[in-house]
Amino acid sequence: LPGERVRPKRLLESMRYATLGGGKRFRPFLVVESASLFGVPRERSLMAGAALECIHCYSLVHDDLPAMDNDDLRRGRPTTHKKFDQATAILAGDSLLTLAFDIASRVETHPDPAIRAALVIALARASGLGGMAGGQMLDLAAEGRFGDAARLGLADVEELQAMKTGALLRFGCLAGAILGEAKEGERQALDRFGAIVGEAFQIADDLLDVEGDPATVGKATGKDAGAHKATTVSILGVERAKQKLFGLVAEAETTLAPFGARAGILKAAARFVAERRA
Ligand code: GRG
Repeated sequence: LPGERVRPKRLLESMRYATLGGGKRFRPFLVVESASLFGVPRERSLMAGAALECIHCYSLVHDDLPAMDNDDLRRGRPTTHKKFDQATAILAGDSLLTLAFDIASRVETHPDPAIRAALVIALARASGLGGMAGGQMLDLAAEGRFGDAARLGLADVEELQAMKTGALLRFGCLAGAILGEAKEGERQALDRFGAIVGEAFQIADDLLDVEGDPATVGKATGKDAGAHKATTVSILGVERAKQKLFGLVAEAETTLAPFGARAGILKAAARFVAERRA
C-alpha cells in the first residue's frame, strides 16, 4: 500500500490496519506453496497471495460491522470500525476488494495476460455471488435476518461453508495451479485439496468457537451457540466433528499423493488447520 499524498490518509491507514496487523496469512501461504510445486517464482505467487489476502481482510472488516456480526475484537485488537468508524471501515473494505483485482491484474503477477485473466476470473468467482459473499448471505438468512430462521441440515451447512469460507481457501490452491500452468490432473488435485482444506478450516473454526480460549483465538467465542447457529459441530457434536476433521486431513494427504514428497509442506498445512488454536 504505497503512501502517495493524493490518497486519503485515513483510508490508507485503515486499510493498513485491516491487513498488516496480525493474521495467519494462511491463504497467501497456500498460494505460495501450491505455486512452488510448479517452480513458480515467489515474486509472482506473493502478488497473487497479496491479492487474495486483500479480499480476505476486506471480508473480515465488513463481517465485523454492526450490520453483520457486530464484533469489537479481531486478531486481539479493536475491529476496524471500532478503531476508526463505520464509514471508514466500509470504504477500507471496498478499497481492499478493488485493490485485490488491481494487484492480480499487474504484469508482475504473471507476464502472460491470459494467465492473469484466468486468475482474476477465479478470484472474482470465489469472492462474489457464488462464493464468499453468497455464502455470507446464506449465513445471514439462516440466522433469520430476513424472515424465519432456516433449519439447516448437514448438507446445507456444508454448502454454505464451502461458499463462505471454503471458496477463498480453494482459490488459494487453485491460484498455484493457474500460475504454474498445471496439467489438468494436477489442477484438479489442487482444487480438491483446497476444497478439503476449506471444509477442515471451517470445522476447526466452529470447534474453536466451542472449545477455544478467547485470549488465544483473538476474538469472542461461544457466539455460534449463543445465536443457535447450525454448524457442523452443533449438528454432529464435538466428537463426531473431530472425527470428520481428521478424516478430512487424511483425505487431503491422499489427494496430494501425485506430487510426492514435494507436497510435504501442504500436507503439514492440512494438519495445522485441524490442530490450530487460533
Ligand atoms: C462480508 C462479504 C463478506 C463476507 C464475510 C469470511 C467471512 C465472510 C466471515 C468471517 C466469519 C468467520 C469467522 C468465518 C470463519 C472462518 C474464517 C474466515 C475465519 C477467519 O480467518 P482466519 O482465521 O483469520 O484465517 P486471520 O485473522 O488469521 O487472517
